[in-house]
Amino acid sequence: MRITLAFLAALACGPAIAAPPPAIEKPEMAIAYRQSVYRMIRWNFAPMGDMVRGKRAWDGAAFAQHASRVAWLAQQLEEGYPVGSDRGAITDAKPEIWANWDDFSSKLGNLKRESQALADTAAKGDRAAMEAGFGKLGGTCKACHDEYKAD
Ligand code: ASC
Repeated sequence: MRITLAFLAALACGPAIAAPPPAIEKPEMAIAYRQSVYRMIRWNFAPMGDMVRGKRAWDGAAFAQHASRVAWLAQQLEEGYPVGSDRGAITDAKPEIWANWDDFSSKLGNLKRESQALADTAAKGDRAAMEAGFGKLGGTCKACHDEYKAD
């Protein structure tokens, strides 16, 4: 019994077996869902970029709010990629996403980690750290788009 519990505990704490969410009846719903999340991310990402680039007055509180929204949204992306949702509606998501799921999932993990790191940093209000964190976050967007977004 002890061995079984220890084994289960080890399983629970070990690395998750990466697999895309199972297929759903209406893949177009998943496509619409993930595109909505990306639009909301972009809505919040853009003003931070404008502040970093000096195109908008620095507002640390607004930056922190945008950063925390992006962190929250980033957690909700992976569920938007069920098997079979490479088609069903117009999408820039390449089939390579599902063919290389471990890699895609780990790149999404980078987005989750860096967006949360930026939200945590922004809550402390250190502008230089926020600008650096924003750059790292942008890198995680780009890394995925380069390989997995057709545009
Ligand atoms: C944006 C946008 C992206 C990311 C990416 C960051 O504003 O639409 O896809 O930033 O370009 O590298």
